[in-house]
Amino acid sequence: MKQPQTAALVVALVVAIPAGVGAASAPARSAQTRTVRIHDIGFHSSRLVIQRGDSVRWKFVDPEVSHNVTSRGHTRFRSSPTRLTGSHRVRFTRRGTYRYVCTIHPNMRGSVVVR
Ligand SMILES: [Cu+2]
Repeated sequence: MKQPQTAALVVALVVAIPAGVGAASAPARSAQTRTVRIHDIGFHSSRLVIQRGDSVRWKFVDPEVSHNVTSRGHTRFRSSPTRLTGSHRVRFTRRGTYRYVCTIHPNMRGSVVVR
């Protein structure tokens, strides 16, 4: 008589636990890639807020004007060369505020906040 009861309890737990966990935690979120367009001698948008594991892709689409993405400040990421076309992609794995500039146009500034 004892064994069937134990088996029923095990079955009940196996069924109940996944449902409970799913309800209590946030839904799974897959990593995203956000795009910053470089044109009109600016970064658009100049401030991004992303989650750890996400990537940022800077697209160089300013006709006839070359730019770069150069990391500045305490928290650094891989900078890009100066270029006219193409893109530069960086995956951010650590929290922090990452500031960057275009060294050719010092008024071109941006930041990526990783939460
Ligand atoms: Cu520039």
